Amino acid sequence: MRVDIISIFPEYFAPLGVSLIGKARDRGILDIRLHQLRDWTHDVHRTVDDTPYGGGPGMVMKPEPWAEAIDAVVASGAAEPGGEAARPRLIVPTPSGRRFTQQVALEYAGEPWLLFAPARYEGIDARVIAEYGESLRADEVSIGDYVLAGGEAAVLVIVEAVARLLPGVLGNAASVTDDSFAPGAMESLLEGPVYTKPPVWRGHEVPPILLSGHHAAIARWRRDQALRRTVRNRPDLAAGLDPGELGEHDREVLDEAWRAVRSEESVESAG
Ligand code: JQB
Repeated sequence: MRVDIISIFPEYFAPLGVSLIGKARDRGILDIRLHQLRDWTHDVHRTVDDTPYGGGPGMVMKPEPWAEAIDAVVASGAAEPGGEAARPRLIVPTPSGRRFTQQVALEYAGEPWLLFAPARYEGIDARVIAEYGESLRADEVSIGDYVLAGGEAAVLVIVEAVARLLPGVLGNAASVTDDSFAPGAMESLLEGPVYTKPPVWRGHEVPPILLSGHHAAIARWRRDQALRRTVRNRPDLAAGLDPGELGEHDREVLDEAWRAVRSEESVESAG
């Protein structure tokens, strides 16, 4: 997969040389190319921002440098072997975008070429999305309900989530399909706790069932933990579980977990 990133802070993406993604690049699975947006300005100050029409706080990124940069990156694709008609998928992080989920990560992982346009200030002049929306299947995405100072951190998140889905990036394919949020994985339960050696650490024991060698009992215990953790940490997910996909034991564990949550809530409200 080819990934281009246009930014006023290309240094921000140094972590993409490390660990999983660094190795994927070394192996030729990922081809990441960074571009300085200011290289497509023409004034001495290399200006990329201006005041917002209609007034209001902050500054807005000018459309012209973005369009020149995007056009140059798209044109560079024609020089690649077999890339005459290739066009990247354009991804623009913004707090007002559609939510980036595991489903969207899988969708992006199926694309041969992604182009990221992380902004700063109050975002990019909306006409840039209007210009490329159709031709580059532009996507405005948000990584979550909090406000960042710019789109760079969102790009790091998205690239990591997508890269680990590419064939050959993770050592074993099971770690991808077993993910909590992999579509169809355990009906979207959170993962339970994990343990490794030593068996007792600072007085904390590894749950003995995990040392028992009783595989069916271990699987059952893990599922119980996953159900309890989902109710506690993600009641929204737990409430959406399909009862038809749950066994009788599952339903008992869930009921018990909900009772525990409700009794804690009543203690909290009583002070
Ligand atoms: C500028 C960004 C995010 C990109 C994602 C997420 O755009 C803004 N609007 C209001 C206040 C602050 C900004 C700052 N800003 C470009 C930009 C924020 C992405 C962003 C994001 N993806 N939160 N914030 N989940």
